[in-house]
This record gives sequence, structure tokens and C-alpha cells, in this order.
Amino acid sequence: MMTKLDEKLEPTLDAVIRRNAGEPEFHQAVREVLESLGRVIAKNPQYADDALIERICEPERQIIFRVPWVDDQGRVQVNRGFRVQFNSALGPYKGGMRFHPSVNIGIVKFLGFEQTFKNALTGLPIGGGKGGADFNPKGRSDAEVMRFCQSFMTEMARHIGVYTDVPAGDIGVGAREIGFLFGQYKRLTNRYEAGALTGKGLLYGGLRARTEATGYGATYFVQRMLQTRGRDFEGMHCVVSGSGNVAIYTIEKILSFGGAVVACSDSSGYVVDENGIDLALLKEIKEVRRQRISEYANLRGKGARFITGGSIWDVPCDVAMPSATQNELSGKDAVTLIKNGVIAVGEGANMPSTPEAIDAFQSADILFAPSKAANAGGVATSALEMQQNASRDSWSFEKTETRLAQIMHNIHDHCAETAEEYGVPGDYVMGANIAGFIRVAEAMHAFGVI
Ligand code: NDP
Ligand code: 2IT
Repeated sequence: MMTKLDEKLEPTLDAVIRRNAGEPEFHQAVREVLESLGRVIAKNPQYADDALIERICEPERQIIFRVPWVDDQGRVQVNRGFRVQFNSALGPYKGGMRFHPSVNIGIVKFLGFEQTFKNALTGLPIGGGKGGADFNPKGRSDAEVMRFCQSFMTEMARHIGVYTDVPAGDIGVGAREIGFLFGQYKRLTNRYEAGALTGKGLLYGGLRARTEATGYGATYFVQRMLQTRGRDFEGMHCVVSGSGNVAIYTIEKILSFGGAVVACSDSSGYVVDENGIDLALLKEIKEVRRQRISEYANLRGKGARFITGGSIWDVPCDVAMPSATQNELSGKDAVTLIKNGVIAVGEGANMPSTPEAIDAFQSADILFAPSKAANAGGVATSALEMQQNASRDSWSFEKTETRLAQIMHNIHDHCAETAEEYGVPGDYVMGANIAGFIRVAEAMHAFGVI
């Protein structure tokens, strides 16, 4: 391990592990942040006063609820819903909702913890939260998804609101689900409170470019990072894992910057396309037909292959952008990528690289953009959607994209400058963790012990 936990912080991590038993993703996320804080408390010991770091590791509120609904066969199904309201020092809780069978309290807690620092990095007034359910939307009809969303919101509505907590999408939650959720929220509250959810459709308060924002933002971040070494995306071969919202708009922006994307994936396997991914075909299969990625290879024909087993990271590339899920890129994958000549890695998904993978990239001096900085464009644009709704306005695509590009450049530069200031130039992991932490810590310090 390149970064080590300061011994003063060991009891804090031990307490988190003890108190949150059986939640390895949450432990992983906390450990990484705490490993960055030794240098901060050495320089600013006041941040360790009043159990401030312990308080930051403890969610303000955790809500778990039953979600009963009736399937198309008339059978009653029961899922479990979650909302972790992690930290409201900088603004109302803000963060997505994930619908996936793997969702549990530990996953939601890790995501809410990461979200707190990510949101701080945007410089916008948003706290951190996350939610979701262990509901599997795959193979469910629109009517089933609607009934699930209505039941989920029937409980969630009492916990959210424009000044309290503002959910959005994540894995398995896109425009269709946000539509059902917002419709039910409006009905339950008898208020057209558009700013209580983001990622809405454009006809009912949604913001142009929010759909694209996470992928575009991650690509802007990597572009800026490449420029520090006199490079850019022009002519680069890229691999983008996943084929959902983040992956699709990462691919779109890479192509507009002159790069080529040679592989993408879903949970069933990956496709390699020697001629470069055909974005229109990918969108048709994933956004319109909701089919598997293997269908891409079937329809694309010559030059495209569908591969199951193995790893998408076996495909040689200059830039890798993991954009599917947590811990999808192992230490072994990192070694393969390095051997194949990767020069930059940008995390579109949340915590997609294992700690071993991050160590391998950093030891090999590969440019590495951690998720809480690189994928912050989605939530930053959600905060812009809240601004648009508060002003009862309708913004143009260009206005939002210009703000998004500025925000991503600012986050990049702020992380790079912070890393420099704390004696670890080029370490964006430390830079992001320290810069995000300081903003949250300063606000919490101002409030006293709460
Ligand atoms: P989508 O549901 O649109 O797409 C998810 C993609 O990842 C799909 O291709 C999916 O494959 C794949 N995937 C999901 N879970 C797994 C798994 N356990 N193993 C392998 N592949 C998997 O979600 P998003 O694109 O919105 O989210 C992707 C990542 O980006 C997540 O980590 C999310 O937290 C993060 N993120 C999303 C933001 C947003 O604005 N949407 C903002 C910032 C981060 P399959 O269809 O087969 O399940
Ligand atoms: O992980 C994330 O930043 C998101 N899923 C987006 C959150 C949001 O509120 O837009």
C-alpha cells in the first residue's frame, strides 16, 4: 500500500468497522478517506477535535423500509428500500437512488459517504445522501416498474423535499423511474415541488444536459488531466466499461474529442469493436430496446465480437474509464492495463477500482482520476437543475454544458493544487479526499457539536 493510515486515526477506523459489521464496501470507502487525512490533521490539528472525523463517518440518519407491490401475475412482491441521509453540513442531502438486487445498507452507506465529499468538491450547496432498493428492474414490465416506484415513493415522500433531501438516479434508475417517482411525489404532497427530485424529463422541470452530464463531466476531467502531460483524447484508444447512462455519454464525449472507443460491456460480458463502437447502434440497443450488449455484436456484424468470461480490461487501450459498478477493476486488471500501455484511468462509476488497482496505477505513475472527483459532473448538474427549478426558468443545453465544463476544470485544478499543497503532487486521490473533507469539516466546525 502506498498510503498508510495515520496511527491517530486507527481507532476511528476500528470503530467504523465494529459498528458497521459486514459492510466491506463502506469500510473500503472510509479507509481510503482516512488514509488521506493523516497529512491534514498534522497540519490542522483542530480537525481532529470534538470527534469531528468520527461524526463525519456516522450517517446523520438511516432509513430502511418495506416496499410491497403487486406484479403482473397478481402476486405480492416485497422489496427493501433505503435512504441514508449522510451529511447535511453543506446543503440538503443530495444523491441518487440505485435499484439493483445487490443493494443493501452497506452499499448505500458507502455511496452516501462518497457522495458527501464529491458534492463538497462541486463547490455547490449540496450535502450527501444515497438511497435505493434491492429491486431488480430486469425483465419487469413498465407497469411493474411503475407500481414498484409508486410504492417506494409512498414511504420516501415523507423523508425528502427541496430543503431536506433531493434524490436522483443511479444504477437502474433513469428517466422512466424518475417520472414515476415524481408523479407519485406530486400526488402525495399536492405540490409541484420540481426541485425535490433531479434527472426529471424535460417537460416537467428536467434540465437539458443532465442525462449527459456524468459521462461528459468525467471525460472533461480526464481531458484536463491528460493536458497536464501535454496529451489529449485525439487519436486515443479507449475502453469504457458498462453501457448504461454514464458509459454511453462518456463514449459520446470521447468521440467528440477525437478518441476511439474499442470496447464496452454489461454484466453479461463485453464487446470489442475493431472499427470503434457505433454509438447510434449502442443507444438504440440500450436506451430504446433495453437489450443485452451481445445484441450489439449480432447487429454490428464484422469486426465486433461479444466475449463472456475474462475481463474487459484485457483489451489494450490508452485510456480506461470504468463506468459500471464498484470494484469492477481488480489489482490484476490494473497490472494488465499497465502492461498494455495505459496512460490514464478515469473513474465514471463509484469506486470501480479496488485499493490494489489504485496502488498499482499510482506506483506506475499512471494518471488516475478517482470517482468522487471524476464523476461529480452528474450531481453538479443536478444542483444546476435545482437552480433552474428554483428560478422557474428553462436553461439551454449550451448554458449547462458550459457550466459543467467549468465545474469539472475547477474540480480538477482544486484537487491537483491540494495534492501539491500537501506534498503529494499528481495524487488526485489524496487531493480529492483532502479538498472534499476540508469543506465539510469547516462547515461542521462552524456549527459546533451537532
Ligand atoms: P445504469 O443502470 O444506466 O448502467 C449500469 C451499467 O453498469 C450497465 O451496463 C450494467 O449492466 C452495468 N452493471 C451494473 N451493475 C453491475 C455489476 N454488478 N456487474 C457488472 N456490470 C454491472 O447506471 P449508471 O450508468 O447511471 O451508473 C453506472 C455507475 O456510475 C455506477 O457506479 C453509479 O453509481 C455511477 N454514477 C452514476 C451517476 C449518474 O448520474 N447516473 C453519477 C455518478 C456516478 P447490466 O445492465 O447488465 O446490469
Ligand atoms: O453517484 C452520483 O453522483 C449520482 N448517482 C448522481 C447523484 C445526483 O444527485 O445527481
